[in-house]
Amino acid sequence: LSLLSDLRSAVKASELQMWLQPKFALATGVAYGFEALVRWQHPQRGFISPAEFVPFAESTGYIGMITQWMLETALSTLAAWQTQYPDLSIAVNVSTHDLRDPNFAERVSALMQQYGVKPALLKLEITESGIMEDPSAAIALLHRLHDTGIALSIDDFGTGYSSLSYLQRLPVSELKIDRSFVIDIDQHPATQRLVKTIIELGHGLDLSVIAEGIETQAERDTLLALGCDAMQGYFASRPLHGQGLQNWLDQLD
Ligand code: G
Ligand code: G
Ligand code: NA
Ligand code: MN
Repeated sequence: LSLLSDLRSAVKASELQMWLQPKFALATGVAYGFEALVRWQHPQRGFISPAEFVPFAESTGYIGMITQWMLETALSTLAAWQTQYPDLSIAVNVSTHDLRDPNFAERVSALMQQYGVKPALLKLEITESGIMEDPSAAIALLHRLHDTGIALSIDDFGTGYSSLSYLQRLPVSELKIDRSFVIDIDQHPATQRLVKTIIELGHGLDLSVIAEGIETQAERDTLLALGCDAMQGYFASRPLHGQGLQNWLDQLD
């Protein structure tokens, strides 16, 4: 029983799903977009968490296929939203493996043209640790992606030891504060001081700063007071799919 061969056929068999978790402006509560999260509904094993299969897919290279499928699904969703929700963006996670693919930027650009989606509506989230594995290669790739008009975001910020000199050279527009800093932040003054510094660093680089994994009102209030721009997390909304997503979109208008 091999997870690998299962994963290979999962895309073809439509066992993957794209779930969308809304991102909200903190000050106004207005939702402006989503992060796309992959889910695998395995016919025998049931739901397999991405925490389980994403690292595995990454080490075997199969993540490239998943990224491709997520990009196509996100772009076809954005194309379908063009009339009713023309301003909502979708952010797709890019893996370290994708960063090493010499054709990645060209493939993304071709897909965008194929689906006729305004480039700024597609975002890519790249982890800080992924960038730091090969910073000069990542910087070159991020510039090629940025040139196509796609918005770029640094994910899991604060966990990946990026140097400030690299940070300044990355053509990104958003910095995502890792959830590890957000947990019970209202009860930890030292973490508040650290996160305030991260937010000021982000603003100093002209980046929008979003906190991920906000689960409580107290965490949300604290991050707003610290100057954070946006939030994502169970407090505001869990990831959505199918009818749940449609109901959520319906209450927008
Ligand atoms: O959705 P969940 O919290 O269970 O995701 C677990 C992990 O899998 C997280 O680290 C998340 O970033 C990662 N992940 C979820 N969807 C994707 C995806 O489409 N591509 C990649 N590369 N990682 C993903
Ligand atoms: O690695 P990445 O930052 O992409 O991980 C995002 C993951 O975090 C997703 O799998 C998502 O399901 C999960 N997530 C989103 N909001 C929350 C939250 O409020 N609490 C927790 N524990 N996980 C969350
Ligand atoms: Na992410
Ligand atoms: Mn993250």
